Amino acid sequence: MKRVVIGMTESDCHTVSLYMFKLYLEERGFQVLNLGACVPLELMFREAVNFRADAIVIGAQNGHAVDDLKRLKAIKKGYRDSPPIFIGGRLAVGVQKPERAEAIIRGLGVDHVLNSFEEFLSIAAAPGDRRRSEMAPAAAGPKSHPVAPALVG
Ligand code: B12
Repeated sequence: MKRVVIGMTESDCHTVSLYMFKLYLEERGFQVLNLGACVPLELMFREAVNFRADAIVIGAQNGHAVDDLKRLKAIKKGYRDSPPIFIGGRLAVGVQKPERAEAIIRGLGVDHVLNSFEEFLSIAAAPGDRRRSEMAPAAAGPKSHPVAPALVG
């Protein structure tokens, strides 16, 4: 099964592209939990645990993703097996260079920067990617589960 949690960054109220992404994934057999607009990172991770998500996909439109993701690494550390974090949309505001924002965002702990919906499918289907349905908070103890070979089964 392919389970994905999606949500906009904490400051971002745009919802249309994310809803389109949800429909796109569902048509292709994914189970999607759409948390909608303005989602705090803590909530995104908590819901990913509850939903047993294989991936978290963050949407960005207002150009403030860099600010919104500043605490990502610290929050990720609190989970012993975070699923891969994806981001897509408009990462920077007008005059800023998107490539610069992309590099900063990777440095903040995002694993994949998406340029299209299709790109998510190609990464999700890659054999090297792991399914992480059993992500749990670090406090829960040592890893004890086997890891499936691919995100898309
Ligand atoms: C509708 C809209 C709004 C609505 C949103 C309503 C809603 N419920 O969603 C309202 C009026 C509320 C709004 C508010 C604001 N908006 Co507005 N908004 C738009 C608008 C017109 C359309 C966005 C949209 O939904 N497009 C439809 C989607 C499907 O198309 P798309 O954006 O091209 O997305 C494609 C790709 O980018 C990509 N993609 C996008 N997201 C994702 C996510 C993933 C995971 C992936 C894989 C791909 C992906 O795939 C999509 C499909 O091909 C755009 C301008 C425009 N014409 O695009 C501005 C725009 C996004 N808004 C903008 C801004 C600045 C704001 C405000 C800050 C304005 C203000 N000063 O208050 C606020 C945001 C406040 C906040 N807290 O976030 C700017 C962002 C600037 C930037 N990033 O450089 C834009 C680009 C307008 C502009 N040219 O200045 N907005």
